[in-house]
Amino acid sequence: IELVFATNNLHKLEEVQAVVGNRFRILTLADIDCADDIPETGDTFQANASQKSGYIYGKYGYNCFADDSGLEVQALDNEPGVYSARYSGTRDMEKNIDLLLQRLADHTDRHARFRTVISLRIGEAEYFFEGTVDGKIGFERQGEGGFGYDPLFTPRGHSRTFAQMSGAEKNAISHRAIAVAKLAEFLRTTY
Ligand code: ITT
Repeated sequence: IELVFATNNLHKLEEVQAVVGNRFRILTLADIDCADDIPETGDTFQANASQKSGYIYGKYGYNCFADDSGLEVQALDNEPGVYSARYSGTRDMEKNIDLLLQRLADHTDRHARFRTVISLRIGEAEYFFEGTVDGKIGFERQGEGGFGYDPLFTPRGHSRTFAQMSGAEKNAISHRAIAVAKLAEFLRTTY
């Protein structure tokens, strides 16, 4: 089976491709000549994932999936959540990370969770797959790998941030890898 991955985030694409291997073929938005800024206006990961996959299915008719994801910080009432990509009002991750560190400055509770919801559309049917990983937010950036909030996030049971891990190490435990593994298993058993 061939699926369009409705994302403009090349880091997501790389991570998902590594998990999927040759289990199914991923087409990118570039492959289908889509340069649209896909709307994303929901207030849950599920609503946004559904909106993104629905946009591509509705406009092009391709079977596809979309990933909506973000960081939920316990002491901040699960902020930034669906606003993770634009927490500071811009997509500048330096600013987003600075704002998060600033808002957490007085908090000793550093618990957080990454969450991914994938929406899969095959014809008119839609399926959801979720992955989460618990961990803690550091007091400063550590590591150069990964993307987004990875330099701040140390998964539970580990002593290094996602940004200090190799892609393979992150992919063995990440929220996205968990959700994608469920998607791949669903495709394997259903199609
Ligand atoms: P698409 O909508 O085009 O897929 P996006 O980057 O806008 O790409 P989201 O709307 O799902 O994606 O926003 C997710 C944001 O949450 C992302 O920009 C990162 O800042 C953060 N994020 C998600 N997954 C992450 C991960 O594995 N590691 C670090 N940060 C992550």
